[in-house]
Amino acid sequence: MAEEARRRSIIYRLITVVMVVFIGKGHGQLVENFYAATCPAVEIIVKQAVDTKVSQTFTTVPATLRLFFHDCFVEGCDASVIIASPNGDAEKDAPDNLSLAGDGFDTVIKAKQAVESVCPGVVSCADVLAIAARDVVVAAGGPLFNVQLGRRDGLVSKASRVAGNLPSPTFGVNQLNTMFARHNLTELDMIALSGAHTLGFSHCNRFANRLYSFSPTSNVDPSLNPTYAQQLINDCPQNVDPNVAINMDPGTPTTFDNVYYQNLIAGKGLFTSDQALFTDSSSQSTVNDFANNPADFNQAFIAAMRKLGQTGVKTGNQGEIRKDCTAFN
Ligand code: HEM
Ligand SMILES: *[C@@H]1O[C@H](CO)[C@@H](O)[C@H](O)[C@H]1NC(C)=O
Ligand SMILES: CC(=O)N[C@H]1CO[C@H](CO)[C@@H](O)[C@@H]1O
Repeated sequence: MAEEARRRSIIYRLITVVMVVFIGKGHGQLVENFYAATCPAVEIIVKQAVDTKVSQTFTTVPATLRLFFHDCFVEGCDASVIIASPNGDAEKDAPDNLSLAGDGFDTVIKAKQAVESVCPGVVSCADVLAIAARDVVVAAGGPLFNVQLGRRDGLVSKASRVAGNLPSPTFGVNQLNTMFARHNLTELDMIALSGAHTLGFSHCNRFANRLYSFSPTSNVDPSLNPTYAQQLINDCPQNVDPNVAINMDPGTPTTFDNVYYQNLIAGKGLFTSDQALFTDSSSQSTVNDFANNPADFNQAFIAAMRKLGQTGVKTGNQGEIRKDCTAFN
């Protein structure tokens, strides 16, 4: 009996390896059914944990999606952003993450615990985060898509590696393109992924420059819709409490939709990096397309999320499968 089970497990593992080698070739070696033999229920378990967390607080949705982006852009999609550090010098301690909401971390930690109780030591935290990022998009009414799996967890998490790897909200299109290209993402991917700003919050200091000190001739960024600018000034007066945060999509802040692009056309992009997508002629036609054709946006967003998920991944015997997402084994 035991012998039979052992043989079957070896065969399953062989099949998985063969699938990984063949299907995964040239794609960072990720595959959709990576855990088919070793943890077939992983996606159901993660979805349950995500849905529970979302029902407790909607912040889970934007927090988890942004956490995935930050994880992938620094050190690759390897859950390095989740490592806790007693010394305050891990990736999550960098100034850029001050605003990473705790609910994103909590989602991954809880989902991983649920997975560990069924398939211990098998599924990486990086894969749990990738699945959870898809599930929160779906929970907010966005498109469903398959997630490629097989990432391993990284062994490096340093605050000093964050600077210069994440885009600044003051960037223009050329700077955004350069930074996304370094992560193998095109301008189209960049425009589609920016649509994530259809959800969630921003603190006032990330766009205050557009309201109070834009240029020698105008305090307010002239590309801002004047009514929207006044609304932002009301919500974010100078010297406002630094904890104040406002919805990035003022119209439908809890729905994953293409209203973000309609906002850009109306001069209601919150960051310079958002509004630039419409004011720059190289990206304007894509913004118009996404604003008018939600199916085009969804399709481009899915393709870009899958590519984002391949950034700098560790596979095979690189890295490790962390037991606790907040600590190296
Ligand atoms: C294109 C370059 C990008 C820039 C410059 C940028 C910048 C920012 C900034 C400054 C914030 C506000 C943080 C705060 O003050 O609380 C923010 C929030 C957010 N970003 Fe981005 N981001 C970019 C791309 C992305 C991408 C690719 C994604 C995901 C696919 C994403 C998802 C989010 C989400 C969901 C929030 C809301 C977070 C929350 O409410 O907790 N962003 N982003
Ligand atoms: C970009 O793609 C190249 C070629 O496939 C690969 O070698 C490189 O590691 C990728 N870069 C990132 C950041 O994923
Ligand atoms: C969510 C989280 O861990 N945020 C941390 C980001 O970094 C600052 C320090 O720069 C910490 O105080 C936050 O707790």
